Amino acid sequence: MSGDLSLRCRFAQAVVREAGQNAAEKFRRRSELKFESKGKQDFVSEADKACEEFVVGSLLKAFPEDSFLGEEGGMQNAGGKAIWVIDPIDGTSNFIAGFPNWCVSLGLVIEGRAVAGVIYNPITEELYSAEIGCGAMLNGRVIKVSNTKNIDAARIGLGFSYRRPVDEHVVAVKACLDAGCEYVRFGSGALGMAHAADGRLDGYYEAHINAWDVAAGIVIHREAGGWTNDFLGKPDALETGNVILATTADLRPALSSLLLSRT
Ligand code: LIP
Repeated sequence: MSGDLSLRCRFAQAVVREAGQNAAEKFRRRSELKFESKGKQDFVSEADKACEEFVVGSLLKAFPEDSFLGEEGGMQNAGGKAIWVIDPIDGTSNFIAGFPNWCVSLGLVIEGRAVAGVIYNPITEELYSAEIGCGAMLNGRVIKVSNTKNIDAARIGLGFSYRRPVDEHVVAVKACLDAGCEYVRFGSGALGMAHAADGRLDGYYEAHINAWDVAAGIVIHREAGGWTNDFLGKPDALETGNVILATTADLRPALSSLLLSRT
């Protein structure tokens, strides 16, 4: 599928860019937006649903043999060799509250491997893209993970959701701080993965995260020279999620022992 893969990547970038710009329009008029709760600190707005419908509809027209797994719509057109994995608005809580830390995230998984990804924040106008074997880009410029060597100089993204126990998150935060590792939590796993890929963060960890949050970020981070755990190696990871740790080769031993040994 290599030629088709590059075609899919180029098409995906155009679709995600347009979807992001449509979502940004709704972001600017968010006071009129309807949204509902899916659980503790977990929301969905009409912007999420409209964005996912646009992305799936556009891709299905171009690639009718492909399947689609979206955060809001679930699996559609099942049985395809290529599965597009979509978080229409990652960072929905930020979107609703008016913070700029949100994005459209679109990954492509073929035979259990993340092979392409696009992450777009239309507010900062940052479009991340990667195709397996072709490197990772931010607005067309090659990106690389950070070269931080020591854990007590590192700063990572730490995500949390109530799908996991609060105590587990508190223990993870304390372990990082005890090791001198600073952390940020800005409520978008996909942006956390993107910033680990462009070197603004030295890694990203979340004890449980969904495939639509990280499918794009995994290939972008790896193509930027980073290491990620085998998120999709868990047989049902696409359906039920998994733990994610994305970092550099230098920090992998320390962060794996601090964080992965707990899950
Ligand atoms: C978000 C994830 C983030 C997690 C948030 C939330 P959403 O996804 O990207 O990693 O910490 O709780 O789940 O719901 O904004 O698409």
